[in-house]
Amino acid sequence: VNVELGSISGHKLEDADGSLGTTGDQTPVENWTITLYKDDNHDNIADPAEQVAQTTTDANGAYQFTGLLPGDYLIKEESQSGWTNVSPVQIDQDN
Ligand SMILES: [Ca+2]
Ligand SMILES: [Ca+2]
Repeated sequence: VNVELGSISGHKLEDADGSLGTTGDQTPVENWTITLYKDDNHDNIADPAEQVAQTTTDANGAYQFTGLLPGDYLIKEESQSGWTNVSPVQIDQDN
């Protein structure tokens, strides 16, 4: 019996004016920590015990997690002082 392994990827961007309505002012952010959780108890909360991987964004702001079993995953970015989020810090993604 086999199961196909999946992947989750995305980009971390800085928005110059803090408004998502204007997208021409977004630039990649490098070296930002992104953490992947497998939400096994399906409560949409990234419980520490559910952490499965961690990475940092590359020069293009890109991150990718591979070799993932099917499941309900949460992707969470770290918070850094001096920055605030204008889109959710946590994304829910079925894989
Ligand atoms: Ca903008
Ligand atoms: Ca959970």
